[in-house]
Amino acid sequence: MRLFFFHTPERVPANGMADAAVVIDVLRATTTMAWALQNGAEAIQAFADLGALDAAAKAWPADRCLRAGERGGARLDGFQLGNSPLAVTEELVGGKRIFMSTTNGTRSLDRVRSAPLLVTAALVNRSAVAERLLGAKPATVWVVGSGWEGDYSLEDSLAAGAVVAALLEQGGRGLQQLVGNDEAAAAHALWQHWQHDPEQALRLASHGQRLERLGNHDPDFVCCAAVDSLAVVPLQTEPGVLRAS
Ligand code: 3SL
Repeated sequence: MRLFFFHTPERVPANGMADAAVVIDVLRATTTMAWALQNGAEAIQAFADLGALDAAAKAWPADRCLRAGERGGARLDGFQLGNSPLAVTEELVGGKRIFMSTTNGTRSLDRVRSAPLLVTAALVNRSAVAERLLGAKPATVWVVGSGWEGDYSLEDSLAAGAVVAALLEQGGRGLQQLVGNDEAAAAHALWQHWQHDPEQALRLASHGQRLERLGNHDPDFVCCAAVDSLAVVPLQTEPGVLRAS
């Protein structure tokens, strides 16, 4: 297995596709997706475009449909949910399909939706994702950070490094054999630096500071930094649709 990390969807090669893709948006889309599926959501249908989301949601039975999303960290008008992993409780999301659009995370998903195996990862499920990859044995893996509107984000690199570390621990192979580009090696070094206090990195990150400016997000930081707190792996089962696996 050769793992390549791209900081943002814009950095993903224009041609070709890996055997497997892993999309990361630690703050907060892929953490929220993992928690929503853990708490019994039927599926998450992700959209980069709000018009397409609206049309799909209207075609779904209203009693089994939730709209979730944000722009700039703030909940979208008319949506029942924003993008907090704390809000996707069992009572609210159980049996429901969540039609979701976020500033960056759902754009990353869209970019690699043609991958034969597509999963999402966050710190909360990085070991489970590594286990899934090792079981599937893809020759190439593209890990895609979501960044912020085309820019690098610290927290997504941290989580990419956490996935690399879990692959090394579970797979018994060396770093040099696993990493396919410098970004992947650098992400691993970042994880080694912050692995004992990932919450500190999330709060230091520019998007962490943006969330702090929007209001008290302390519970979100604690939740998003809780490494390996979940065993669920969101898996694309049809284009744009993620289910628990
Ligand atoms: O950018 C995204 O996709 C979101 O995860 C951002 S936020 O944390 O919900 O503000």
